[in-house]
Amino acid sequence: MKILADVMEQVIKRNPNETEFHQAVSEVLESLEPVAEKHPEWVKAGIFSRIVEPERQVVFRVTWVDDNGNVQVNRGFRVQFNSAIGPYKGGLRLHPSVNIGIIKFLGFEQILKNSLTGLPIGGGKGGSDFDPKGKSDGEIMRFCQNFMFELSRHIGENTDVPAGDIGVGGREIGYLFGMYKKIRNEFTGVLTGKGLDWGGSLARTEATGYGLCYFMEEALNAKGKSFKGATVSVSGSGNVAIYATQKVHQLGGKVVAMSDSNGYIYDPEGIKLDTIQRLKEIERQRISKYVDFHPNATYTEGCSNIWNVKCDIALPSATQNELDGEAAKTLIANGCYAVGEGANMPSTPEAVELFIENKVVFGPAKAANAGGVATSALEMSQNSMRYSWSFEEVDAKLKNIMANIYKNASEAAKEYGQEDNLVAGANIAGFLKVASAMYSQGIL
Ligand code: NDP
Ligand code: 2IT
Repeated sequence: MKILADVMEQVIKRNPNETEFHQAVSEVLESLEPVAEKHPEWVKAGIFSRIVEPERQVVFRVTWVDDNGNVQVNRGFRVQFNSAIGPYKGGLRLHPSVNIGIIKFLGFEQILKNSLTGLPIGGGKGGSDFDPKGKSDGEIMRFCQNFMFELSRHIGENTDVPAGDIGVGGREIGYLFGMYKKIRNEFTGVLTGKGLDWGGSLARTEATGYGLCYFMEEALNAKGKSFKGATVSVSGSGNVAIYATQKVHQLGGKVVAMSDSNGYIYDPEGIKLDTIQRLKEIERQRISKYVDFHPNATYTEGCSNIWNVKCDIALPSATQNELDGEAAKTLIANGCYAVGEGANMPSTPEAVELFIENKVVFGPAKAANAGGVATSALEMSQNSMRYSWSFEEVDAKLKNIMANIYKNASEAAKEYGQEDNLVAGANIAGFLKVASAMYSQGIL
């Protein structure tokens, strides 16, 4: 980095110990060096220094009472990162690992991802270090209600529209929405991922996983390949992983491995998704239970071991930095020719470098998993119109959006002398629109 080295230095100085945030910014700034060279007016207007600083960060206490009558205290976050092209938009994560650095990395990625969708949404992210595992429905409800009690002051359908992420699905969105409606006495599209009877969009549940496969199918087709007949590993077994698996099967591929944070299952005959859906979506069980119903399958402790399974295509869809340099080497040595990131920043920088060097078709998260937030934006449109589109209509729009993201990212890569590098292409294509909007709106 030359022109943007100062910006990176400032980020590290101003946000000490926020390693995931540094990692996300560093990758983006590296890609943007040629953009800075071409646009000295953006450098002069401080666009690069401004885009790495959140417009607003809210950190708050969340107090709730557990089933034993004990008072519990958690920390809540909402980072409103950039509103140049639309209201802040991004998920809420409930996981014990959540801290401000993780929320900032996710919020920063979200700016460029949301821009890539072509829809009018800015970037934001939030969550809490609350651990939903093992909690009763009542505990989840009381946490969500107390979380929303504070969050409701900061969000709104034209200001900031949260959604799900790790640990936040339909159940949590319901409790959050109910409390927002009660506090504000208004029924608006303030959250996405809502239930279908109260403003949710058809296909939002499936959108991230389906979108990931639509994006990868475009990227594979450009290299004369496809999911048809391919053996696929999908890490995670949550919202993204489940619907990615469903779409891989529809496209003629075979998912042979899935995981949760404890370990992975391998089913050489192809994962039976209805078993996974029952265990994960309904019973909230561990994935190890799968082998009780499918004795030909095996379970191995340790989630990162999933990358030792031989596959043609890998879709990491659990969490950040779940696939490191060693795992990348193993995948490549086993003949893996494509990797699509369903999770946010699942590959470490070493892994990304190896994939690009070895000409693996690599779909970076902010492009490949943008189908979820794109469909959230479609939910916002439907809420504004007070109208709903059919599943087929939303799915067709999603497919079209993912094809456009692929096209824009690959064209930007080519234009900036980095043909086939979708990391650079996605960063550049996403940034150009936000930078131009920030420039037009003056020094703020
Ligand atoms: P879910 O909570 O539905 O599922 C998360 C899955 O990942 C679970 O299988 C979970 O296992 C596993 N996991 C979570 N944390 C870890 C960890 N630290 N180590 C290993 N495994 C872990 O979340 P989603 O499917 O919604 O999200 C998955 C990823 O996709 C995240 O990176 C998220 O940011 C990203 N994403 C989500 C979108 C969405 O629309 N939901 C949109 C775009 C990106 P366990 O149950 O054992 O914790
Ligand atoms: O990372 C993401 O893009 C999401 N968790 C979805 C965000 C959204 O607003 O739908």
